[in-house]
Amino acid sequence: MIQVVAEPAPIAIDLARTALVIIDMQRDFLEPGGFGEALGNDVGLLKAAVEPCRQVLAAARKAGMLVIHTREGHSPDMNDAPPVKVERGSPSKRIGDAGPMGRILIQGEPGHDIISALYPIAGEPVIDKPGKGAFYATNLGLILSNRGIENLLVCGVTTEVCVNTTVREGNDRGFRCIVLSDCCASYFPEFHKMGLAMIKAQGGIFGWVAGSKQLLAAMAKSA
Ligand code: C5J
Repeated sequence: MIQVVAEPAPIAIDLARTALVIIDMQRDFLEPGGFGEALGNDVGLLKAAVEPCRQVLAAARKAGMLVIHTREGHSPDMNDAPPVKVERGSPSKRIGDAGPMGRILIQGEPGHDIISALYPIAGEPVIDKPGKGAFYATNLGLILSNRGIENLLVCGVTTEVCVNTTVREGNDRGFRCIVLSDCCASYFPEFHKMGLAMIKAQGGIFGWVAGSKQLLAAMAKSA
């Protein structure tokens, strides 16, 4: 067991029953020319999460933890893309359109891939998800229950969209979700702040929030 300094309260977790879940650290969200930029966002704002995520990923691999990566996107025929998602708003490019990193948010295209700094290694499940939540229309729940996982350490982008949705889904399914604040980021700094505040409010209504340094210190102590 390790004891992590977190809000609203410290939390004890068994690393053998804990998975690191890295949400959607894809080129489409973090690099110019992808989905995030097509929606009018400054993708540079997400960079801050990369190095803390890399450090946590390295520590999780060293500790032999289950590491799961997710990618938001759709099959090339877009049968799994709800028309309301594709048609929404007035982005410069829509899901499925051709861009400098291939078709926007389409599986198999360069933009859909995970950024090189956090690239999955053999044995780490990669969950392709059509929605914002990582449990929706995926086998994430099955993988976690087959591995006896009780706790999720959650990183990724964006804090208020796919991270928040996944944490809410995970919380409802009985997982203790600990969101690593500096390992998440948003195109809207105020949404990042409020996204974390919502999780830890009311005694931790959806989960816990900790900094990566707090987690790494707790892991180092137990090593
Ligand atoms: C968004 C995500 N923001 N991964 N997706 O559309 O948060």
